[in-house]
Amino acid sequence: MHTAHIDTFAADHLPPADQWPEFLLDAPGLQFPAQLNCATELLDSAIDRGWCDRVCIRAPGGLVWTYRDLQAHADRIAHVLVKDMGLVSGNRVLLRAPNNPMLAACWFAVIKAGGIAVATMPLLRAKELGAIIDKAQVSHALCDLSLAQELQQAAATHPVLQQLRFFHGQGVLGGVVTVGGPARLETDMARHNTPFANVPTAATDTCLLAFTSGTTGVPKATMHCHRDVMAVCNCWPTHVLRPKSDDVFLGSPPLAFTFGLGGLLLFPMSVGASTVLLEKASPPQLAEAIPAYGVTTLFTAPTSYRVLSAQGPALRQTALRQCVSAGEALPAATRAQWKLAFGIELIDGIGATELLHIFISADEAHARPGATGTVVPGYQAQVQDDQGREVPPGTVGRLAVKGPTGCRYLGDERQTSYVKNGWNLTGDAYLMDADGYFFYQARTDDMIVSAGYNVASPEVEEALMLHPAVAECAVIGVPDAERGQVITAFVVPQAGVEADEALVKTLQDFVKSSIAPYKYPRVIRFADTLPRTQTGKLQRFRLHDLI
Ligand code: 3UK
Repeated sequence: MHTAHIDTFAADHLPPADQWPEFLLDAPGLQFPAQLNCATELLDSAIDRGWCDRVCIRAPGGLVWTYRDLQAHADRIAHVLVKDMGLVSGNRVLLRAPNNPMLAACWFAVIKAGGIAVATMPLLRAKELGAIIDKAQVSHALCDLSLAQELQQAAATHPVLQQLRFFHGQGVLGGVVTVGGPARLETDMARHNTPFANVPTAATDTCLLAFTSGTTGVPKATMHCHRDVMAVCNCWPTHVLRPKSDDVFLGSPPLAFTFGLGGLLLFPMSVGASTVLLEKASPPQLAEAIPAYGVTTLFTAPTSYRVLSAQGPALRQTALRQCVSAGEALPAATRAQWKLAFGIELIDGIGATELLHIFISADEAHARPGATGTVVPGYQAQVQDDQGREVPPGTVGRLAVKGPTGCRYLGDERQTSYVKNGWNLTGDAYLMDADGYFFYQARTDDMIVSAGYNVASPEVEEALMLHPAVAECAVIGVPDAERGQVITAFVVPQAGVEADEALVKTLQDFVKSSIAPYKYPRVIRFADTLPRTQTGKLQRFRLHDLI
């Protein structure tokens, strides 16, 4: 494998070529030169295009960075990485911060220097960080001071991580003196004020490792190259979102989650728009930030839209015009609730860490209830049976995708379960209709088999969610000698609702009246909250422990 990296760790740990998915790179916008650095394309070219004084990033406290400001910070950090921290191209750099301007600057600095960015979820503990350091052989780290402790703990037991610098999220330039505290990035940055000449990486050189959110088991690291980053900017945003240069982006997903990296950094920058980075972005903070920053484009998960819909009427008075939902299936009820409250359809889209970003979606005008959408131009998708044969429209099977991006796990045997015959198998059960719309059914491992019937957990959840007493719910199959599995629902009642036996009966009857009666939950338990990953995904497997 050709690489321009000095440290060839990534190239050496790519899966064998015969285990790769097929890459489709013929469509317009997907042809790239052999030498490509995506930081040059997204940041330095933005300046060349005359966007230097446009606002790139806003953050609380009145912080405003133009494209030139972001470049200035990234260039200084790149110099620190190379000159003070001894980085050579191909080294892995762990990034750890809540979403803030300095995290964005560090991301670009790593890419400019030809490093490989390993962004980590802010909530991870020392043990989980240690596993990432081991897996990716991380030698350098840039970390927000507010999250220093767990990383220092991990570094103490992982000598491969040699070089650490700590920063303040808002990017205080100059004059930071370190006395006894952790080594400050800003102290080093103050010494470098010349432009940084980006490393001329190969288009196929790995530039980021994204760890999967790990609803179960050992986390996997997916490898993405400079070309992949540019490819996702030229697919879903170009064909579905179609942002404008005066758009203002906001959202909840961390930049360590590729949903957030694309939606809150790469996509706005690819059109010269601006992004608002919030360290805390739960629904109340989003609702406050939308009018405060003149947000036009929102990225968050279905649960967030359910809570935000209470603010829908107030949000109609703001500049908000596009709302993207991903990370989890969007129930038809949530789509309807949002439309009623806010007046504009949600843009649903399924993406995956393995494919970097969204590959099936529909814009506001083409949305259909219950459907994720149609395949994004540049990608191909089909529904397959267990033998990998395409099934006719209307049949439930496994979702298979290919396009300009695809799964390459870093040194992991699970490569051959995700990629078969050139197709990426996402682990989702889907149905495609005659018009090419894809309807999510379940994760393939969330299909319940009860008394011989196949039941998809999300279908029962959607039916329950339509009842006004239900705030959130999750449905699992609990092993049972007689029925194989018993459909069991965990319900978080709406505030003020009495969770009693009468409500159990009411909810069961309600489900029986809206979907096939054999799908009703024989057991209903009430809960205060549901277990979720840091990316907002329901962890149904954890509910088994509560039985
Ligand atoms: C599920 C969805 C139905 C699905 C992601 C947008 O979620 C992202 O990546 P992950 O690796 O998880 C992938 C899995 O999540 N999923 C995501 N979106 C939807 N299911 N409808 C949806 N709209 O099971 C998929 O296989 O964490 C999402 C962009 C980038 C991403 N990484």
